[in-house]
Amino acid sequence: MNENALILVDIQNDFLPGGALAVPEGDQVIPRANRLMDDFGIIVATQDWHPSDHGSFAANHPGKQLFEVTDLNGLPQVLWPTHCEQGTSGAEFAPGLHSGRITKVFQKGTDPAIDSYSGLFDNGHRKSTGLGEWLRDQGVKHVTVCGLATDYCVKFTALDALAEGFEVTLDLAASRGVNLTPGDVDKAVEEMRSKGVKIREAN
Ligand code: VGL
Ligand code: ZN
Repeated sequence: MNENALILVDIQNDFLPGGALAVPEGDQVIPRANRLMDDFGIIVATQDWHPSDHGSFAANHPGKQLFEVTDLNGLPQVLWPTHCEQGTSGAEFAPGLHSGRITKVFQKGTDPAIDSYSGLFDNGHRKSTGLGEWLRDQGVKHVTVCGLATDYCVKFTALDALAEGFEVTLDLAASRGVNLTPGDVDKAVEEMRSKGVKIREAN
């Protein structure tokens, strides 16, 4: 049983409809995520947790446009609306999520100089969040990944987990994406599939 873990990616208020960086239908992952929790003894959640001066916020780059891609200390960076600021209600887990059942939370995106889409590493793979090591210490071999957003944090979490040697399943019914460019979610799913992530289709 403990060879399997569930990773809930960024199911936070700011990514729900009405939030600062709303993911279309983001709220629809909640009932499915709650049901998935019944199947796992280890439930990990990632939490996007930015300081107000974070380099991924368009507001911290005067003269630049929202959703423009810029360079942030040598890495390409989409400039997002201000979201998931540490300690704000937008950064809290969705109220409908059964967050009392989460075994451990890993926060990411805390360094203003670099973003962290993956729950395991920052975007430059410079620092680990400890998530991969922690799972390995628990004896976990297989992870099921779901949450928000399929084309950003879910994708990079799944791919990093795969690269760290875990078997990875993406649960599509419990995931939704941003689709900044139409087709982004489909492309992300295909990329994950081609690299070895098992895709559990919506059912
Ligand atoms: C996310 C953009 C910026 C995500 C987080 O959770 O997918 N996307 N920060
Ligand atoms: Zn973020």
